Amino acid sequence: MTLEEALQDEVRLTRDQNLTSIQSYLLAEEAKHPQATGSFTWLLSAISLSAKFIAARCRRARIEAVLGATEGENVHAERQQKLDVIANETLLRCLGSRPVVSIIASEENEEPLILRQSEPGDIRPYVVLFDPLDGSSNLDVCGGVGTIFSVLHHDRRSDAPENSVLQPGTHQVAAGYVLYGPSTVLVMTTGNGVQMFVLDPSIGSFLLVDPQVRIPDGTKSYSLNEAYVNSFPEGYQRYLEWTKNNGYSQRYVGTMVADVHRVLMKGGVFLYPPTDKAPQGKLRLMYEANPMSFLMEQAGGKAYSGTQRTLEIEPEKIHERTSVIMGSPSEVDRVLSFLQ
Ligand code: P6P
Repeated sequence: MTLEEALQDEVRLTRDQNLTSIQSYLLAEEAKHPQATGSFTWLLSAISLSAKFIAARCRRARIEAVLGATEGENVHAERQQKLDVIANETLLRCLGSRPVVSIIASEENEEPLILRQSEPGDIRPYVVLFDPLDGSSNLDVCGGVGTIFSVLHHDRRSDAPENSVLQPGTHQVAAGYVLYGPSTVLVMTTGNGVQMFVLDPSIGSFLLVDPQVRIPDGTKSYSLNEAYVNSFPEGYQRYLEWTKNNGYSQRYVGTMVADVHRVLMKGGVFLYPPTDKAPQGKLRLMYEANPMSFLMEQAGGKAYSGTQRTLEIEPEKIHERTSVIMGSPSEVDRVLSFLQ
């Protein structure tokens, strides 16, 4: 092949693969809704901006010596990693500057933040919940960490603004995560399937790599922390025993975003059952299980907390926990069959 032919191939390939940034994707989606005000697009672009900033800090963690725990603890009495605090501040600053967010609930803050009291005619339609740096304890070992977010409409009828946060997962209008790994991946849904973007650090832009992510089915793989097997409810123990005799593989990072992303890409099931230490399960309903469940269902998967569909759980507390079973539909059904 001559240089000329190779260049022609390059041009054709580029033309065939449209380069779509997350901003142009969001604007194109917004254009499909004439009544759209642009506030939703603005909100999601704030999350993408935060993700770029957090990704840059994670990439330089050891260099900037921001590793290591602070003296502080979060609401769950977990020692806060410095990057936890930086990620939380980043999201608060980016979202706080958008005149479309009324309330923010973060894993790192005991109470939700009421950004602005909505006055009559002063519409601030959205509530945003997030885990700013999920799995941050993996930072010290250069493991994958992530940000998880969930977006709800601000329910003005609620008696107190903070109760506007306590809506079931079926009310989410958007959800997603950012995985800070060898590359930085942003996966999101607005209820119209699941889209995946990868950050191109050379131009500082998230580029669309899959406009319609679908979870594979039939993968013989499960992901959970098997060290707690003796304290799992009996149905989970029988499922795990069954997998041992049916050719399954086990993968587990210990960061929900990394484990769920692998299941979304390869299929299988991610589990965090109830344990003696966490009888309700360890993962948080509002800003971990619900956004991930929304994504899973939009990608053709299933998501349950025990035998209940996660998205239908009526929340009572912002930081409440739940057990998690999510992944390929047939594998989730198989786990449920052992729990019946
Ligand atoms: P364990 C990280 O601390 C986290 O909240 C999730 O990201 C992860 O799935 C889970 O806890 C890991 O918990 O008990 O296996 O260390």
